[in-house]
Amino acid sequence: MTTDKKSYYLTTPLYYVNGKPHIGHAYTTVVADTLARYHRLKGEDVFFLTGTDEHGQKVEGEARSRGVKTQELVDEMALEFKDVWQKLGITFDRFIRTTESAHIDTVQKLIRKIYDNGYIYPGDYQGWYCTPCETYWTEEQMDEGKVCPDCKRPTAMLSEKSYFFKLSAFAEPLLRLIEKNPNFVRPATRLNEIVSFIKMGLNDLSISRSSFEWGIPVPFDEDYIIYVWFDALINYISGVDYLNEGDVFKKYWPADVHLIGKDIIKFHAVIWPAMLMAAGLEPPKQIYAHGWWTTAGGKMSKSRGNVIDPMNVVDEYGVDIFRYFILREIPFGLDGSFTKEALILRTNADLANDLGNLLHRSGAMLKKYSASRLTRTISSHPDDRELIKRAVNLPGKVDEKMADLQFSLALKEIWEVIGLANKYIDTMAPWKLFKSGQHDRLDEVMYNIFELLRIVCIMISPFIPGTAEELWSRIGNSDSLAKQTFANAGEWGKLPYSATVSVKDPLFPRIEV
Ligand code: ME8
Repeated sequence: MTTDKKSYYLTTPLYYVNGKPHIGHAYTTVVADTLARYHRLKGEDVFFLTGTDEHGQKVEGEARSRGVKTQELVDEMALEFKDVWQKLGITFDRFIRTTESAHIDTVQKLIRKIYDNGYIYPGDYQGWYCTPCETYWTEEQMDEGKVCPDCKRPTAMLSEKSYFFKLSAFAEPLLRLIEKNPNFVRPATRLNEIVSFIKMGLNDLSISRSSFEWGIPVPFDEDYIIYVWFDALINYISGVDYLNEGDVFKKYWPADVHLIGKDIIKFHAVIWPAMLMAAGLEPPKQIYAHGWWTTAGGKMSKSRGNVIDPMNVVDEYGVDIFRYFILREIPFGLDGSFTKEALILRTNADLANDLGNLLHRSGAMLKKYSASRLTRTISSHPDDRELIKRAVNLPGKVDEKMADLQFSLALKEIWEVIGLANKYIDTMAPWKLFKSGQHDRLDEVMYNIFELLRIVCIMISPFIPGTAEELWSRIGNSDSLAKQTFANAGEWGKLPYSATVSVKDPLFPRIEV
């Protein structure tokens, strides 16, 4: 379980179970999976946490409108999320549900600690409440229509007795934290947004509810349940066993990164670190907020009926086409538009043409020239230097981009090397070498192409793992892809003597429009 290896702990948000997983949920989770696989490739001890946010009025209301027990709804939806993640190849280490007893105990433990430290006090709360977002808003935060600044739906005036978290006490400590660690919030635009938000002054936060029942009881006053966000955020420590504060917690906390969408940045970059500080715990190392996917009709919403179901995309095109598209299309952190047209263009250009063709044409040539068998030769030909150098340097280039989670740029680096290999074939013209009987040179050229593909294959494995497995099995490796490490991926000359390449159907057939 615990080892001496460097640990890497990453999380996704816990998704609400009042609806099916959609493309946005799939995005954060695929991104997290890619990052988890990447760090495993680097030999790190990775802990990847995801799960479901199952308390709160929204979930209770959804169960009521479906006419089912709330527990039944959350059980069914948690299974549905797990099912979709399995189809998308998500390799989480733990799937946490906020209705689990260990999580409930952890939430009560943390809240009691914050209370004992003097940062929770009773008071009266009056304010404009948005039920779908489970958030109170001040008059200043709304315009005259009194609609929720986030979801634009009407808010209602509510008044209740409540317990408050002294968020206001943490403005200075948060600013100091950010000053010490300027990468605490990424990308930089989000950091600036958070800094101005904190500088405007922080209000104390109502953290208890009494108007409904589906939640975790406040441990020191059972008439109240805990505000769903206060409950859900704590998953990040209950998922690594803060309850027992043993080896697992010591190994993985603080988290290396919380991956989230930009919609929930304040909860993660302001409230959550303040809660941890109030309990005397370390804040996470980084919050990385990605952009927003829209679709042809603009913002995706149930009411517009334009929500994209990731399973439909996967059923139609396959999981790696989906993964590649969402990881490659948009620089991580920016917004993007999900359209079938863009997905098809991207697939045909990068996957069918560049990568698929490279494998297919070189496989066909090898079949013709040497019965699909490679001869291992380490070339010192001047015409090969650039190609070999670029292939050998590829892992380092990818690593530079992945250090700041730039998935799209990392893929771009890989595809530049693929492009180089395609050009290399055009320039070297193996068919001419064959015709003129230059067999030694032909062997060298063919080996270079497949050895480059071996490195490419390892580097694409975190992004499109199924394709990498298939490619690996075709290019004649003797050991498994799972045994490859980042450290020796770029060592030139690893494809064995007399590797036999198998030529099969194209990896990615062109999608006809
Ligand atoms: O907010 N584009 O859950 P949630 C990109 N339970 N990402 C999107 C997206 C879109 N159109 N729509 C959703 C909650 N997401 C809380 C979180 S965490 C302690 C509690 C992704 O089901 C993105 O990661 O509304 C966003 O932050 C998350 O889904 C919100 O999921």
